[in-house]
Amino acid sequence: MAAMLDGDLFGDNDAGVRHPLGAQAWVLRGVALPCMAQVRQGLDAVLAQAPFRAMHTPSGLPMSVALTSCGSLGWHSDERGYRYVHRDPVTDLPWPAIPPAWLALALQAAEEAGFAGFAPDACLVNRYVPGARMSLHQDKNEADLSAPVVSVSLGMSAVFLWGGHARSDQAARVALHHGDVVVWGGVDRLRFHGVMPLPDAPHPSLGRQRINLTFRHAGRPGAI
Ligand code: MD3
Ligand code: FE
Repeated sequence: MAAMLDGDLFGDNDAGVRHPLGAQAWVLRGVALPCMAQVRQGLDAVLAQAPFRAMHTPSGLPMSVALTSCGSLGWHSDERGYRYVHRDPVTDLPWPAIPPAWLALALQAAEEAGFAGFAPDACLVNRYVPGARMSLHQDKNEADLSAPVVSVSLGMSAVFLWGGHARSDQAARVALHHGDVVVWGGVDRLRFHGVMPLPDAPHPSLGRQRINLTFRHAGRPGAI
C-alpha cells in the first residue's frame, strides 16, 4: 500500500481521481501522465532558452526555489519588488513561448475544473531541490484575478499547503505527485498556499528535484 503522509487529506494511489479542494479548486490526479513525454520535451526547450536562476525576495533574502518563465510575461523579483516583465532580465530576450503541449494540458485541465476559455499569458517554472520550500503566500500580482491558476507537478513528491483567506487560517496538507494537476480560481483564487520543505526521495526519471509549472493570466484582462 502506498504510504500516506501524516495529515495528508487524500491517499496518493489514485491516478484519474478528481479531489475537490474548495468550491472552485480541484486536484486532478495524474492528468499530465499521458502527455509526459511532450511535457518533458517542452521543459528541455524552455530551459535551453531561459535557464533556471536564483531569485531574491525584495528584502534581499535568497529564495530556496529556482525559477524561470515562458509566455509573453515572466516573473521577476529583486530589490524593486515582485513583478511580471516582458523580457528575461538574464538574457534580455523575450521569454520563450509556452510549449504547445503545455498549453493544451493547461486548457484541458482548466476546462475540466469549470474554467473554459482560459488563455494563460505566463507560465512560471519552479525548481525545488531537497529542503527547498515556499512559505505561505497569495498570488495577487496578476492583473486579471478572474482567470484561474493551473499547476502541474513533475518529479519528486511534495506536500502542498492549502490555506484560507487569512495567513493565520489553518492550512490543509495535500500530497502532490509527478503528473498531478491542480486548478483553482474564482472564490479560491486568493487562498494562501505554500509548499513544505521537499523531502529527499529521488524520482525515477527526474532525479532529486521537483519542477512545478504554474499557468496564469498575468496581463490585462482579455489580452494575451
Ligand atoms: C493556490 N507554487 O509559484 S502550486 C507559485 O508547487 C506557487 O511550486 C507552488 O505557489 C509550487 O506561486 C504551488 C501553485 C499555486 C499557484 C497559485 C495559487 C497555488 C495557488 C493561487 C491561489 C491558490
Ligand atoms: Fe503561489
